[in-house]
Amino acid sequence: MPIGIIPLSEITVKSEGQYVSGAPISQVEEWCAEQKITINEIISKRPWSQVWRATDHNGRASILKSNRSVRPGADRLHATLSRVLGPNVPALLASRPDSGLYLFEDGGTGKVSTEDILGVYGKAQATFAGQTSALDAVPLVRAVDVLDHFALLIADDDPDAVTSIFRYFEPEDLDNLRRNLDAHGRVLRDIAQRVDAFEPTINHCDMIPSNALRREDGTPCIFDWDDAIRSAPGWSLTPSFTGCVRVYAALRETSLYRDSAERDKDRKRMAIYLEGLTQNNAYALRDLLEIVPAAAIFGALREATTLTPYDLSTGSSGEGRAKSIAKVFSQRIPQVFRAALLISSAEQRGRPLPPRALPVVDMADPSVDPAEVAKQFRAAGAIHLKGCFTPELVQEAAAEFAASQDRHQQEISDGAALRVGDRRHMVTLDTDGVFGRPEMLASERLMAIFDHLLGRRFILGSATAVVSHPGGRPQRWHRDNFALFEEDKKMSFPPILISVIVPLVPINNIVGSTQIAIGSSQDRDLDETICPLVEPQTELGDCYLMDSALIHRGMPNQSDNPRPIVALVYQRPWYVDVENFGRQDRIRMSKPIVDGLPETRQHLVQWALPR
Ligand SMILES: O=C(O)CCC(=O)C(=O)O
Repeated sequence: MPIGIIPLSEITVKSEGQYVSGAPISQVEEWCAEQKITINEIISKRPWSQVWRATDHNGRASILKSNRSVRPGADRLHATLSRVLGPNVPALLASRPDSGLYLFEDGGTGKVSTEDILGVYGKAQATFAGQTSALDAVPLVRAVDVLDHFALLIADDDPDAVTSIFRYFEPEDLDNLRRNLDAHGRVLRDIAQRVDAFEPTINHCDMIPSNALRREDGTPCIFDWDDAIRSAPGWSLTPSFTGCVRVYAALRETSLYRDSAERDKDRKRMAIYLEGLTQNNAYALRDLLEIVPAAAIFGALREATTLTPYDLSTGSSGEGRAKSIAKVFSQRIPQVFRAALLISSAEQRGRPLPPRALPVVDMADPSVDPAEVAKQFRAAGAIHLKGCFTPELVQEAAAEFAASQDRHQQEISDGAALRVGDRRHMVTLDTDGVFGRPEMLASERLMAIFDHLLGRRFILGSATAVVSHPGGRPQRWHRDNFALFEEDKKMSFPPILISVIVPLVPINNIVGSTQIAIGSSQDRDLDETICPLVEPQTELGDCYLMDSALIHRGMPNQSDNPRPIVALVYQRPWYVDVENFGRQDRIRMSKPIVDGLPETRQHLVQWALPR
């Protein structure tokens, strides 16, 4: 059948260099004859490519694609994709890469949801992260060059551009872009530099729903990787989130959504994407929070800059096509300024990103400054304090606790110990032994830190232990006191309760640590799907502090022995925990214990004396 005409010329994309022209149509026909490929029907004919349904020499259903421009390394790119991503990309059956001709297997017919595409795509990007030699086949595109190219285009000053989509913009929309670039170009450039400095991976750059199908066995298959580039992850997200502002909002600031259904849908998509990207620790969540919305900005700009080599007005639908692309872009492109400003002002607006790791402080170091420890705790909502207690004290405490096991068991059977998870209970501590000593309840080094965090005259609100028994499942994610100031979306209040967790056995992943979503106490949007997760591993004498607004959960105990952790909760004196102490005492206290504390700290527990 006749297969139409593809016009040819030298092709340059300012931000990406020289491309080679694809095959003239006579070569397409010649190649099909040579390869015994039968063309059945045309699927699409666009200025940048033509695609046909075809049959290969074995009678296999296949897709023939002829690209108008051939980027250097395109042949190696397709081979690498098949090798690394297997069934998630269509197999290349035959190609003439120097002419931009490709015959792919027909990768399926079923529809794939955006969630499924993002899941597979995130995993694909994780697989490519750090794979220097595999990525070599993918063109490196710098965000700063895309920005420069965008600046030339809106000034209508790119001599290599066959068409600029901006020529189809309404004059006032174009004028707005120019004014915004003048005002905020510096901010965009800073963000571009951050994107360019980040560990790169492959970015598809044309992730529209019609570019994925489901194979018969259910596997999603993503095709049309001709536009793929090497850079920080995030460039391809704008179609799935209708623009880069929603990429930012879904990750960092859900209060920007007006529609809660839209918010929930985006959050779900983003969580799936991030889960893929963080597999095998390819990327840290904390870094993605910063880089994905930044890269999405340049993905949005590049949608426009890569159109420059093509004559958008060709063919019968030419002018109309160009106008409808311009209409979509005139919605999406102004978003880059809003997203850039949101990113750059987030810190000033009190929305700091969580730290990358759990802060750790060696309390044996006499130069430790309690004010500095308090600052680190505020940023992360948690901190690991090494050597806060002497190992001897904790050993003694562990022995005393083990000796009370029968009584604790009785309390559990009587329902006088709160069940806090599967085979996990909270028991109230007896303070007439080691648990009532000043060095346990009012360790001056700890109290000096709380002086900076909990205001004057904070108290010890409860003294309990959580025991997780062998074989118990992970706890559900939770904040200990979630209901505080529910209307304050940003949770901008200072700490109200802080738990000091003193493990009575060394903590590792066999006995089960407490998994902590770092920074989740700072912001309601920063939950366990987004924050870096850590599980402190501790020696006897260490403790970790957790803000009650922090999202956390106890991990399974895979050992043969119970894992007790002491939980001493220091809090502001006016707060009463009405959720957790319906069945048991918060603290067991007697006068001699109060008298045994330094005078300046007696108020910690005075409130708890029986009246
Ligand atoms: O068992 C743990 O590691 C944590 C327990 C806990 O978070 C709780 O009971 O609130």
